[in-house]
Amino acid sequence: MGSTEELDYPQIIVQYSNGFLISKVMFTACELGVFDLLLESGKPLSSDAIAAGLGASTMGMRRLLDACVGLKLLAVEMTQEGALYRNTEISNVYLTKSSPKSQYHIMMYYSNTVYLCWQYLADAVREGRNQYERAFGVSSKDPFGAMYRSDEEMLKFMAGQNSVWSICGRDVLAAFDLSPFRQIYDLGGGGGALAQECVSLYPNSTVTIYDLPKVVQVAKEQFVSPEERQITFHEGDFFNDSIPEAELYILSKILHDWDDDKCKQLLAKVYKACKPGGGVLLVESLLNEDKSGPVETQLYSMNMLVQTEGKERTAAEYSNLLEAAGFGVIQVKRTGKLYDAVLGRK
Ligand code: ASE
Repeated sequence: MGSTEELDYPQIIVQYSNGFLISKVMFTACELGVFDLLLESGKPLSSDAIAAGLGASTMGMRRLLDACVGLKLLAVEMTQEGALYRNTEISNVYLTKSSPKSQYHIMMYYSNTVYLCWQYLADAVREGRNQYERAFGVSSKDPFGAMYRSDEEMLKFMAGQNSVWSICGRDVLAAFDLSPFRQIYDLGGGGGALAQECVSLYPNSTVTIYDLPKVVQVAKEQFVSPEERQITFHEGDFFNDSIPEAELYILSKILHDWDDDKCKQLLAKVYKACKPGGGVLLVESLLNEDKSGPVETQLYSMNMLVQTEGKERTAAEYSNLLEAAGFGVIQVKRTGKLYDAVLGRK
């Protein structure tokens, strides 16, 4: 602070005002397949060639590409034939559909679903509840009924969640030595990317993905092949149906969907089912104890407000929930990535 220029129009206000424009430029370039085309082409392309290749207007595409250059998602070089565009290294790795670390699906979920809910953020803050009724005209009583309101929405959500584990799955599973646990249940394991990371990191483990029948069906059809022998499925609703006995239960981004009462109810059920000496691994994005950050987690917590019945919590809040259910020796590991790990033992 200090210079009059900054006080007139501080950079922080400019940046934050433009934040959603930046998101939409990146999401749109992903959605239209700009990064995929440039990867496949293997050489820099003109904006006319990209527009033609993607069936877009030359004028609109030129502007989108230039904005991507400004955002450092593309590089441009001037030649005699005009401007030629190519991917940056980061775009190749994270923004193309085919990359093992692709974030394409979570971006499509943000751009086409999360974005629409955030239109009603003020209503969510006023009312203290999710905004499915306003955004999509579906009842907000059952958040996963609303999130899975169509097979297409469910698939987009599962693919989106899977892409997160390609980046931080390993870190959250390596935060503790889980090799003593052979028989693992991933409650709400969805598309199975975390289960796949788990059996790859712990070759002696078997992971059962416990999820709603329609989720399991899609996971089997689209994400986990029957050849992956260490991964099995269990169809059920973990609030209403029984939870089988196991040595370790993974609850990855589950508790953040629910209020404290529901979390306690679920953890009590998990504690009952858990073998003595077994445990529960919570995978969540942890808030600082004074809730002063990290800002990504604070923003996720706003998203839980517009999309679910839950919130992001501090390590102490998760420890309290675990202790209330009976778990002891609670250990917390911050990974430095988006998601952290909390282990409780029975
Ligand atoms: C949930 C996770 C997510 C429920 C709804 C969600 C995500 C987006 N919408 O369990 C992924 C995490 N990202 C954010 C913004 O929270």
